[in-house]
Order: sequence, then structure tokens, then C-alpha cells
Amino acid sequence: MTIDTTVPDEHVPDEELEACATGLSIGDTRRSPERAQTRARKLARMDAWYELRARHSAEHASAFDPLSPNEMRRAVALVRNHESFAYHMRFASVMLVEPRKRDVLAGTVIRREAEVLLLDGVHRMTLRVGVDLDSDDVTRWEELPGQQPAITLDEFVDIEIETKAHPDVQEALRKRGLDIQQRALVTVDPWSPGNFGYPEEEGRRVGRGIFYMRSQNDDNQYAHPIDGLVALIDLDTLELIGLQDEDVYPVPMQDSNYAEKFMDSFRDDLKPLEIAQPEGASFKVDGWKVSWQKWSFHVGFNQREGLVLHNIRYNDDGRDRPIMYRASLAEMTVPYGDTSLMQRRKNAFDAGEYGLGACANTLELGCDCLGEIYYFSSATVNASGELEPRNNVICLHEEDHGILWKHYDQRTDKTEVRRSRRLVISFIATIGNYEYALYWYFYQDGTMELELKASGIVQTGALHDGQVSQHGLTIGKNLYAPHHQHYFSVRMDPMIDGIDNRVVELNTHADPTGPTNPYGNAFYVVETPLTTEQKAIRDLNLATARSWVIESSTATNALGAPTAYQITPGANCVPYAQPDSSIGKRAAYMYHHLWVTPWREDENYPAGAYPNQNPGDDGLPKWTAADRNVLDDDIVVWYTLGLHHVVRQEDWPVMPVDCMGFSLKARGFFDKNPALDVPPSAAAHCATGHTHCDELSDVDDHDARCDANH
Ligand SMILES: [Cu+2]
Repeated sequence: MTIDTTVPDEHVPDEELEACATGLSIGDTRRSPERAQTRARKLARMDAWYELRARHSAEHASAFDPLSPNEMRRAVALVRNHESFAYHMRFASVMLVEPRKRDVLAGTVIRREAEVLLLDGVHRMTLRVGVDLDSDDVTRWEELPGQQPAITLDEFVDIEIETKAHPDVQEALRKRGLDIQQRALVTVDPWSPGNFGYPEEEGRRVGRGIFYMRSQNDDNQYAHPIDGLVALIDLDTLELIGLQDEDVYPVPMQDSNYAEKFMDSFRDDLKPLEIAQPEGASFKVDGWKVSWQKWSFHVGFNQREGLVLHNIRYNDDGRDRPIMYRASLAEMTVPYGDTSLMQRRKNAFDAGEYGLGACANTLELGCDCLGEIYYFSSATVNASGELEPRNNVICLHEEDHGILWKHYDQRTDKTEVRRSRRLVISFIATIGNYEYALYWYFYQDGTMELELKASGIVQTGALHDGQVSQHGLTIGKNLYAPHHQHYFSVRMDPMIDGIDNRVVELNTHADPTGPTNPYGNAFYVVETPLTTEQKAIRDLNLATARSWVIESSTATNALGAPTAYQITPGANCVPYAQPDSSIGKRAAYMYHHLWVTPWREDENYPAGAYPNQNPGDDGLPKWTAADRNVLDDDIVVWYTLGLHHVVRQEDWPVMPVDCMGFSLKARGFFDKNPALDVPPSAAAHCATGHTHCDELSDVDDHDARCDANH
């Protein structure tokens, strides 16, 4: 179709404005009576789940347990009944106040406490309220001037409703040639504003609205960006305080859909693949504690980080050895490398500005997870303080993972091979256009691994006819996707055989051919302990095969070496945003792959406690300026994982998962391969005489039958 870009003289008539509000919006979905019913059903199921677990759990509530729905309800009620609470205040979050590590490890009686963040829109103030759930007391009522908690899901809805209905916005859409039906199908995505020092945003809680169109209610809106137009909303007053209308791009009109209903046909050559565990799974769940093989840990969940693991331990021939006190994805940031109006302020902090737990999915058997699954359910709160059930939010299951180890002895003609099985605990968050799936894996050889999978839909922008973006890839007519990066900060509170640990850097060197390297083939590893925070700000180096080892300061193995776990890096990248840019200052953690800090109660988030609208220099760069000791101390290790996303055509219209991660491998933690006692597998699948196995056996007479790796 042709877009009429002439600017009409007259304003949009009132009746058109009204009609334009008819298209389905996130508000219609989120606040619909049907959704309210579904929510009520989910809440009932979640309460029943908690009740059932309480009855069957041998272990009493632990210090690590996430807040239960009833604890959240009580926290909200205590806040609402407090004399300083006013009806206009909105709930931003209710989170567990985790007890101090030393108290937990000393077995001190732990009080259950919650922290509630409130938004007082009238006085433009954030309030931090402490609640003691044992005594039912409000213990703290503190103002946090200038600090902004994450944008709430209710504000997502407000941004769309308030922006779309505004006459100036309708006028701008009309100017772009959108008729009344098309304007009805316009969507507005909520974005955090960052901090660019604009005076009109000072002292306000701000959200940005970015515009798209759909050809029908369930069309993929990202195929139709309405570029050159960005709205700025005051989230306290819900006023449109700015509408940037810089360039009238054509709205790309070609639909690009991925949903089942839009597909004409599917490939038809897939035979069933069933995961059968006829005797059930090998893990045990007791309350929030998981035991599997020799591993054990506690599962946590909160609105900001989503899945959290606590107290990860390994039972080594009867010795219950600590490895990690706490591990979480503490922050993630997605800087876009594009100068256009629509893209240049896109710098989402998906944990601190939106909430990975707040945006977590209800997982579905057979789709998100396959096999014998145990689901954990939790809850978050909405702005009114009502519980938002997060049923089946965490998935726990086992997977076959190819071979664990193998050797064929040519002299005896005998093969020893063991299959690897891993325990997987995962969750998935949808933050606007993107899906982020987080998987912790536990292996039988003592390895832990974190894998992050990015999927969903890439951001898009519009192009004039014949225009090519320098900062993105053309993916359709008048349509491009901007290049960007994803940075993840993984916070690890290690406890390798005790609280006091150190980090040692390993670099491989090779001397020039000469007296120390007479044959030119030699190389060696230099180990350097990282003693202070500044010395422990480190980057990967392919030239020296750099990695880092977290060692116990007190325990040694049978050979006298410190027991340790090694951070084994996977793919990574470096930022291209300039350090003096807004995002460079606000997400300074991304400029280094490793940071080590001494444990402090209030140092939990690498870009600071409140990154939303924060001008920057908070978190890791601020704390580490003190250059505190990190050698043989109670330390926290921060690993930065980057995904450099130069967009591919194949990422459109929905992106096949892109994976990144790293491993924590035992290094001298055991005296030898700890997986010798994994029993040989029964060759069940091969014994049934499948032709593929027979063919393999014919080719090679040693036992190839059970090695089929993935
Ligand atoms: Cu990406």
C-alpha cells in the first residue's frame, strides 16, 4: 500500500480518537475479566501447591526459602496498615531480606524479613519499607530520594494506554498515513528512559513509549515499527511530557509472522522422541532443597533476579563440602549501537529496570521442558499489592548429556564408557521483545555450568526507500534490525571448602626458542593471586588462555594443593559503547569480564541497587574504587558474559536461540576424576537391534553402540 505522508491541517476529531482506542492492547489483555479469572485460578493452584508441599516437606522453612504467598500477603497488609501508608502509593516490589551469611552458617535463629519498595507518586518519592514477618512489625520506613525502582508491569500498561490515547500522538500517527483502523491497531512498547541529563526528566519517574502497528490483533508488531516518533510519559502523573517527532519514515507494511496460525504447513518427517523415566527422576525435592546424586542446593526466586541458587554443596564420600553460598544473574544490560531516535536510548537493564522474576514465564511441559519435571511456583506483587502468581516458574529435570568419559584399550580390546547425565534447573523471562532462558547445569564430574539462551524478536526500525542503516541489517522492505549486545553479570558468592577464598589468575606463556625453550615447543602456566579489588578487575585474553580459579584459603587436597573451582570461559565479547556514553557510565560493569569484591550486605547488584534512571558510576566501579582486600577473605566473584549480536537474516521474524555461558569446573577440589563410580549404562536402546547401531557395530568392532553422542 502507499503511505500518505502529507500533514493534514486539521486535528484528529474526537470520535476518531475514541475509535482508535478499540484495538487490543496489553491493557485489554492484562486487565481483562478473563485474565482476572485466570489469575484467580492460578492463585488458588499456587496456594494449594504451597499447602501440599508444606504437608510433605520433611524440612522446616529454611533461611533461603523465597517469600511464600502468605508471607507476601502479610508484608503487603502490614505496609497498608502502617500509619504512613497512603492510598495513592503503589507497590514496586516485595522481596525477601536474605539473612547474613555468617548468621546462617553459624546456625543462628533466622528471622523472616521482607523489603517492600513503594512508589509515592504524589510526593515523587520511593520508599523502602522493612517488615519483620516473625513479629509482624514494620521495622523501617525510609525515603530514597532520587532512586527509581524497576518499571512495574502496571506501568507497562499505563504507558500504552496513556500514550496511544493522546491527541498529539494520534495526530503524529495520522501524519504517517495511518488510517483509523490502522491507528486502532497501534501498540506502544514501554522502555526505561536511561539517564541522558535532560532537564525535563529530572526529578520525575519517566517511561518512554515506542510505536508499532499490527495488521490484525495477533500480528507481529515488530514488522511494522513507526519510526521517528517517541513518547515520554511521567509515570507518576501519567502525563505525556514529551513527543519527539523527528522524521516521517514509511511504516513497513509487509507482515512477518511466526505463530502457528500463520503457518501454511509444517515439515512432516519428525517421528516421536519420548523421554521415558519409568522409575521417576533421580532427584529429591524437600521444600526448596534439591538433592541429586552428590549435589545439593536450595532454590530461591525473587522479582528482580528470578532464579537464585543457595548453598550449593557436594557430598564427597560422606564429606558434605560447600562450593557456593549464592549464585544469580544479578543484572543484564542490552546496549543498542544505533544513532536513530527510536534506538539510541535503548539500553535496557532487564533485571534492575524490569525484573527478571517479574517477567518470568509459566513453563509448559513438553514445550519448555521435556521429561520427568518438577516445577516450582512462586509469586510477585502488582502495583496494588495483589499477588501475581508465577506458577511453574522454575523447571527442574534431568537430561542425558552424551558421554561422560571413555577409553578403548587397544591391547585388551575392551571399552569403558559412561554416559553423562546432568541436572537442569531453569527459568525463562520475557522482557518485551526478547526471551531470556537461564539454565544451571550440574554434572556428575563435579562441574557446574551456566547457560543463557536468547530468543524472541529482534528490535526493528524503519528505513526510507533506498536507505541502508549503518548500524543494523535490512531484514525486509523499509525494515531493519539494529545491532546490539547483551551483557550478563553473574554474581557468585563462593564458599569453596569454607568462607575464606581467593581468586588466582592463570595465564599460559611460551618463551621464545632459546635456553629456556630449546625445542620451541614448551609452554607453562603462571598463577597470579588477585590481591585487591583493583588488581582483580580483569579481562579475558585468548593469547594467554586466561582463566580464573577460585581457591579455598584453608583446605588442600591429597596432593597439598588448594581445593578449587575454575571459571572456564565460553564465548564472550567486549563493549563498543564508549565509556563516557550514558550507557558506558551506567553499565560500567560490562567493561570487564571479572570483578572480585569483599562480601558486603548491601553490594548485590553490579550497576547499583537502583539502576533505573541512575546517572551511573554506581555498583562495581564505585565499590572497587576503595581497592579493598580480596585475598583469603569472604569474597564475591562477578563474571561478565557478553553476546555480540550482529543481526542475521535468520533471526527474523523470531530468533532461533543463541547460547552463551561458562563452566565452573572442579580443579583440585577432588583428588582424581570423581565420576569413576558412575555405573556403566545398560545398553537398552542398542540391544533392541536398531539398524543404526548395527551399522556402527559392523563398521568398528569395539563397542560403538552406546557412544552415540548428541
Ligand atoms: Cu540480541
